[in-house]
Amino acid sequence: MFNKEIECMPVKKLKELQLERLKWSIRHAFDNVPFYKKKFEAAGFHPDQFKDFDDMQRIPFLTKQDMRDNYPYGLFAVPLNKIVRVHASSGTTGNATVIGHTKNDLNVFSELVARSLSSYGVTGDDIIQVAYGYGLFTGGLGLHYGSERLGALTVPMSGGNTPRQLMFIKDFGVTVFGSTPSYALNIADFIEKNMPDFKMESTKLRIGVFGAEPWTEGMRSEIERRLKIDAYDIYGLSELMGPGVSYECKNKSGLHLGEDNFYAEIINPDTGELLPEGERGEIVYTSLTKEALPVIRYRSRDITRLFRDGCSCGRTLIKMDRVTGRSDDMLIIRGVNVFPSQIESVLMKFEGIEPHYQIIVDRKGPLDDIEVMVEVNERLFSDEIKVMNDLSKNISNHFKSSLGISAKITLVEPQTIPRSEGKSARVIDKRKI
Ligand code: DLL
Repeated sequence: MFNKEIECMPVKKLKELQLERLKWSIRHAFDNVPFYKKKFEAAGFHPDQFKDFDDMQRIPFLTKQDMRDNYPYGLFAVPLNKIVRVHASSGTTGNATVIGHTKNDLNVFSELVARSLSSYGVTGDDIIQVAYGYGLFTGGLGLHYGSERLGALTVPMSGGNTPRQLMFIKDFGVTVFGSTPSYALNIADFIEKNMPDFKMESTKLRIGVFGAEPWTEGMRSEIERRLKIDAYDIYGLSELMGPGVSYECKNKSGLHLGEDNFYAEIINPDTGELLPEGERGEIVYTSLTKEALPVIRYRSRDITRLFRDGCSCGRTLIKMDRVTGRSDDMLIIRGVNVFPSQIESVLMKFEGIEPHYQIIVDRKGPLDDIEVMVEVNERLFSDEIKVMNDLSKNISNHFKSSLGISAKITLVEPQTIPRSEGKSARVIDKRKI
């Protein structure tokens, strides 16, 4: 364990630490960011009133829009000469979100990534190939500094150029690989199609560090089987720092949250009402140690659940379920709510189906129409047309019975769905175009 004292701290002590840090963080935001001062005052809240966790509810939420509106440096709480790095989210709609880090913020960031890696069983003796994108995206540099912090040999590959990725995995004796889960599958496909003589068994690869997008247990088994590795989930968001906000342990039964640095609440995404521990909803974060850009009650839009189950790994840190989707990714199909990950779970139950799919939503007259295009493997594709027809009917029936939606299932040839080297785009919602 990278930081046993914190990761296994008795819950009571951890809560005391959180409360003390919450008070500091709320005060820090109020005193140093005019935006927060104004927002708190408009809600009739003053940091002096903050005594206990219950008082959190008096504090207004921070939204992605607030962050965009303050582009680029409006929410920084320290002078620019104390900021040593910025990251930014893509900003496909409107301004990008810019996040600054002080030296100390980066220390916390790399420690959390080092903790994540060591919880998967990675040590300073490992060789880690980082195939997350380097740049304003936090994946590459985030994993990179965490890996170096652990003392591991770090190979800063960035995404793409699959043959080169494979060459280095083999030649450098890489033992740990980090990328989006969809890129990992891409690599598996590439090997099968173009390098039939490349045997994963002949490499030293043993662990995969996957995150930055939702993925399912089905996808995990697929990656583990095809790449012959142990695949772990890592979660995070740029607004808080990047990867390492939460991480799985050997039990793979939820992700431990870096509670000494983040305080999390679950709310009903529609009403904003606080939900009791254990219920699913949108996760809202407050940073406890961030100097450059304190986030107070940030609405992440990620849907999950928080629980403490006395994990046998010894960590007392609260756990969150793997994030199955964002509230803004949720599709409403003829009044039924579905997440792309639920669609993936159904698909992955079927033999011969590949985890490459795209969901196309359209409106035909007054009704929503959903089509799921999914790849089948070579063997199935060359089978009789009847076998394919029966399979798509069968999948369609499963959608109806388990998700309550009628979807058109189109089985397509291997390699037809566009691949990504970073986060994959699963949904095309033509209703929004
Ligand atoms: O994706 C940080 C990251 C990089 C995490 C590498 C893990 C590995 P953003 O680009 O700001 O940051 O996107 C954050 O991605 O709010 C989630 O919706 C989604 N996300 C990240 N990790 C996971 C995961 C990085 N393990 C947004 N499972 C988050 C599901 C994830 N969704």
